[in-house]
Amino acid sequence: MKTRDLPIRLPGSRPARVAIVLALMLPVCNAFADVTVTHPWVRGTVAPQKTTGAFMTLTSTSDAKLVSATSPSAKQVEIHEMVMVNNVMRMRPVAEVPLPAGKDVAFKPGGYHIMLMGIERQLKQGDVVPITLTVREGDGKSRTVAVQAEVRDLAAAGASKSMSNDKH
Ligand SMILES: [Cu+2]
Repeated sequence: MKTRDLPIRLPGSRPARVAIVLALMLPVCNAFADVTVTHPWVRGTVAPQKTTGAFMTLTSTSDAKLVSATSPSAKQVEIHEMVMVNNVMRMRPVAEVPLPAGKDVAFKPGGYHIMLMGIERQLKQGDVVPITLTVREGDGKSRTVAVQAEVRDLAAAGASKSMSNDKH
């Protein structure tokens, strides 16, 4: 997410300089998973509702895991998955979601989602909910990814029956 734009002054002739710069860049490229977040959105709420879901697609350039999320709009944020229990779709927290290199991992109604709990005010169409994702990379290092998720109305496309039955 960050661009590295540090001036590097190196001695030596031009070909040598290029070689050194390449040698410096390679390990850096491997070390940082660049996570792209596509179409982040949050389901709008009705006034008394304290929980809702956030949805998006995550794509990491190298193997990583989504391990947690936070938001100033919710007291507690969990990563959930949907599972069938006795023929009923239920959601449950998961500790992490694998983000295999180059694969689109969808957080969507009926699947993985980011659960926003303890919402203080109604979320209306057009509101923006900031969410900070924590991604753990293959080497164990963590980094955060800032997301601005737009609120979509409850009736908007993507609001599925399975999610509207959810109860916490
Ligand atoms: Cu949930």
